[in-house]
Amino acid sequence: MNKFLSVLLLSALPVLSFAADHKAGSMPDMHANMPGMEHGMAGMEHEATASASGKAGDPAKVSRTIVMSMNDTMQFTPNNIVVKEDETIRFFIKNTGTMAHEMVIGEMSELKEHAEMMRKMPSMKHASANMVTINAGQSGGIVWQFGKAGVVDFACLAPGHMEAGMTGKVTVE
Ligand SMILES: [Cu+2]
Repeated sequence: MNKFLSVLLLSALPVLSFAADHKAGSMPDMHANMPGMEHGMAGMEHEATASASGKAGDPAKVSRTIVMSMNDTMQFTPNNIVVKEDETIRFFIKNTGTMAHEMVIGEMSELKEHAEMMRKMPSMKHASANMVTINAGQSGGIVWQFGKAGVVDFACLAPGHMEAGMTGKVTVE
């Protein structure tokens, strides 16, 4: 019994030290450190289709820049934004966290579907006009033209983030 136990402990040791290293060193910015995250699988990129929530904006028609921040507590600040019908907004977002975050604009049903896809294929690269992925400490932007009056949602679709509450809403009035 004793012999069995010591063998077990020995074999567990490298695993434990790896776990400790991992925690100390490479936990932050998991997106950037994961091979495949930046480039993804060829052919898996998907385009957002124009929806009721608006469309890619023309930078020449931007009427306002809204400065936002996102962080590891899974929050966007502000997370409640009011715009006018057909208004073109430039979102300028700073990621003050230690891991990559995203802002993806869309209707809640689309965002949930998309989040589900991201969970199933975490190495998938996605890029389109309605979203931006921002690494730790970096800034990025989206130029978006909203459509008719209503509510448009946005969320971070890094796996688990939306589920943890990383969402916000834009009221178009
Ligand atoms: Cu996030």
